Amino acid sequence: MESQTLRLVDELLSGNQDSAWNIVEKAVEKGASSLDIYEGLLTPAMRYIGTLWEKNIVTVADEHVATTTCDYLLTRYGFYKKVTSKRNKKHGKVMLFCLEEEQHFIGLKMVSLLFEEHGFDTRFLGADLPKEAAEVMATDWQPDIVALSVTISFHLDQLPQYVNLLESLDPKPIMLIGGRLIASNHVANSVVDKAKQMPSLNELNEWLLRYKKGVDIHVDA
Ligand code: B12
Repeated sequence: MESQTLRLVDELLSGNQDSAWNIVEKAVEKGASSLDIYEGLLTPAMRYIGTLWEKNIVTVADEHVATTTCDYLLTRYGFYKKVTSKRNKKHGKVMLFCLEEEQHFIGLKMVSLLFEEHGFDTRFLGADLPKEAAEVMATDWQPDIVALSVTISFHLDQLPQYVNLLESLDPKPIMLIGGRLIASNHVANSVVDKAKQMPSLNELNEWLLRYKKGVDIHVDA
């Protein structure tokens, strides 16, 4: 593990927002892209904290402090990108949420920020969104794309219900599914196959570049 990641792990666990931000800022100054920050710095740091928790080296409370600090970094980074780059929200609307009872939203927040950077209008609904609430928002706001995130295996059972619900909307949004489970293995299921499974932000980024050119507008493209 890189030394800057280990330093970040310490700052996240101590809840030192400004020192943690300094590490991100230094990486940006050295030329790190958003993908580098998300996939190369913050994600490995959070995953490493998971390993420390598994080994009983850190507590659940420590994990919560690390999460709120990481959340802060993402908000601050998103703000930094907003003020330092010109964007117009011309590429469409994206609604993002985690399935009911799913608390792990940090990865999806990165997804939301990446969409914003690509010029999309986003609604990030965060963790634990019941199907009925998703339906109300999607019917009312009519997103072009809906991005879902799933981390915990026993939340996967409800995924087909969300996919079917979104599939029945008119107009039907493009559905993207990601998260730890998708990153580690493709979920085989004919219903879920109506959506595009995306194992990483790099893959999402590639897809977005094609989507914006008007090529990859179909899920199976
Ligand atoms: C922080 C954390 C928590 C926090 C969650 C905070 C939050 N609000 O997000 C808290 C403390 C609440 C928590 C609770 C639990 N957790 Co937890 N948690 C973690 C930890 C340490 C880090 C998660 C994280 O932020 N990772 C970093 C993010 C950026 O990675 P990511 O989510 O994979 O996202 C990346 C990609 O997947 C992608 N992505 C994500 N979503 C999407 C969506 C789209 C569309 C796309 C394109 C891409 C994409 O983008 C990211 C880019 O890198 C992990 C360890 C780990 N290995 O991840 C355990 C971990 C995920 N948790 C675990 C467990 C077991 C739990 C609990 C069940 C523990 C318990 N007994 O209470 C509960 C369940 C809560 C619930 N109901 O959801 C296990 C899961 C194991 C399993 N087989 O299911 C892990 C792996 C820990 C472990 N080593 O055992 N957890």
